[in-house]
Amino acid sequence: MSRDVPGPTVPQTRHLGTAVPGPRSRALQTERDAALPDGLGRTLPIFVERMAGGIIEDVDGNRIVDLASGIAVTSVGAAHPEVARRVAAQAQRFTHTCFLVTQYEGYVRVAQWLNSHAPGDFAKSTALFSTGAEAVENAVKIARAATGRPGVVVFDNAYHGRTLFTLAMTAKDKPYKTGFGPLPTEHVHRAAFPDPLRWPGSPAPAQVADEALRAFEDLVARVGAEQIACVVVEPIQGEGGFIVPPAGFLPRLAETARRHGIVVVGDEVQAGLARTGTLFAAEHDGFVPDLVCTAKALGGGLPISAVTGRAEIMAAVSAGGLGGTYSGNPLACEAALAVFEIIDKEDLTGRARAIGQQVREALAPLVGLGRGVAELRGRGAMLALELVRPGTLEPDPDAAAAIAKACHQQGVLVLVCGTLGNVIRLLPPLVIDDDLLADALGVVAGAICEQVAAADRVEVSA
Ligand code: PLZ
Repeated sequence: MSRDVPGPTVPQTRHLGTAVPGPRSRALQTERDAALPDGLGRTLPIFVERMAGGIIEDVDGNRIVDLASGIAVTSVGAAHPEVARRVAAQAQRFTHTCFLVTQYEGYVRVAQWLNSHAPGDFAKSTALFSTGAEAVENAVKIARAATGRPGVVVFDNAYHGRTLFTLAMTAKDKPYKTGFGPLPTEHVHRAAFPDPLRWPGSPAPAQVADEALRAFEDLVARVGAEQIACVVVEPIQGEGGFIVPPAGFLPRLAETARRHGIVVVGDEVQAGLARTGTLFAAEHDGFVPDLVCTAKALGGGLPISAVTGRAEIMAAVSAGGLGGTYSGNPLACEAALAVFEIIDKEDLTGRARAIGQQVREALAPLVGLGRGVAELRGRGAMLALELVRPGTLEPDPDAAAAIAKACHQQGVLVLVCGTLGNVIRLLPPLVIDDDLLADALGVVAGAICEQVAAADRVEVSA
């Protein structure tokens, strides 16, 4: 890979000098447990010293391969020199003004880039926020202002955030909603998402798309189009299990919604900005949302999110109706401008496609219902394996947990997702070296084979 920036500062090799977690991490964990509430989960109880490229170095000196990117955030790496340089330079000029009080150029430049690169050949404008959930909530507010309607249609398996309204939009109850009700669900309507693996009767994908569209139409008829402001959809479902809808579903959904005056919102918080091999995941299928939400990879690790969309819809909000103290923070804007440059200079959409190919070559041979691996799916560098009880489609969260644990113990960080917790997802930084990725995929493949063998042993002894 050609780069005209200095290479990563941490050796790009896996190295374990202690068990994972090691003694220093364990000592910090004890302090963490005493100081923090249990409600804050964690995937791998290590504490990080530094990161670069595809490596996380922990406080015990272990080097762990990063197949998570802080949940699809550090696509350019967690310490890209250009992000670090621009953020440091900005910090010396000023760290904050509140854009609603006094303005700065970086915010406008980020908005201009998103306006010209988001799907859709029409005039757009962009408002910046700090988190993914905030972007989604604001998209709903904008759609309500533009239509004068209250309703929001979301899908099975959807994930849109943890604030009370985005939680109402999110499908999975446990643990996200436990104890937090009542949620503002009154105007939230849930439609079936066309999951080709699990659609009733297992028809061909084209029929799954037809039936899901019919179900959406039925829902609109039942609720009344005049009651629905927007439909919010992830072009590839993220937390829900990296579910890719059948070809044609998204553009037809958009067409149907528009026919009813319903604003189409794409939630690209997880899938957007080069991750899937195109700048926006919507591009794969010619899907053109009216409003698109981005976050995560946008800031290269700094908190920033955006709603970008049709200028006339964005203009429906009255003056002063949008904002937030930190929205579009200047440090985060500089980081986003660096991210845009890096995506282009280092061809990260191309890298995402190459990573996807490498992952498929390494892991596709493991797929088979008989072995309990129902599917390898996703796009670009957003790929996942769905684990089931061998020979059935019954979800197997225990297998996913066992595989993730085996990877973690060997120094490879993978994440579990899926509404039923039975999906292993791979989200490497897009700057990961091929050799390092090959090494990590070897560990993942080994962990899956070990799990298959363990399932066979249980079968034999039963
Ligand atoms: N929309 C599609 O994936 C965040 C959640 C991590 P925030 N997904 C990671 C956790 O367990 O809290 C996400 C997403 C999609 C919205 C969001 C919300 O983004 O930045 O976490 O608010």
